[in-house]
Amino acid sequence: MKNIQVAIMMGSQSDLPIMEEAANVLKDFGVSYEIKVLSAHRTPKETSEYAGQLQAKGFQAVICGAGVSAALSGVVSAHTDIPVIGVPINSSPLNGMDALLSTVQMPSGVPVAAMAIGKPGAKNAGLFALRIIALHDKGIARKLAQFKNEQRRKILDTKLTADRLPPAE
Ligand code: RP5
Repeated sequence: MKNIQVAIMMGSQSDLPIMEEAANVLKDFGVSYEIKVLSAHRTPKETSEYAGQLQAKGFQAVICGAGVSAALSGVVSAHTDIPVIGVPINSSPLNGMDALLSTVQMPSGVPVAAMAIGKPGAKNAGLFALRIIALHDKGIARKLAQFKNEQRRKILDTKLTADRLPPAE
């Protein structure tokens, strides 16, 4: 049986509407993933156990989404040597600024690739994982190049017609 390629972890089920963006990108590219709800603060033992097994299970990257004082990606990075991609979730009264700082301000020696807050960050986390996989998978590399070109075409093909513009002063 082939290994699952990417693990998607999140601190709470309430993070799912954001983290689905990462899962959707992986699904579109045909990359297998496993979703796990585990919290650095609420389930510390289970989180470290799961993180400690990621490398042996053959995962190539792990995406961690968490909000508030977001310790998940840092704790996972402390327990694994595979690339950890952190997504700060905007689930707090501070709109994710707290999670952003917790995710990005890792101490020297414990790396986390921190993405943007919320859905754009979750989508980019999926794409970042794909870039890691593309280093040794030519099929994924080709699909990523195609994706980039489609994105480029969408911008270049944008035609703004007069009826879409605000009325002139
Ligand atoms: C964090 O606390 C989770 O990642 C979530 O973003 C936030 C709120 O969790 P719930 O109270 O909705 O479970 O640990």
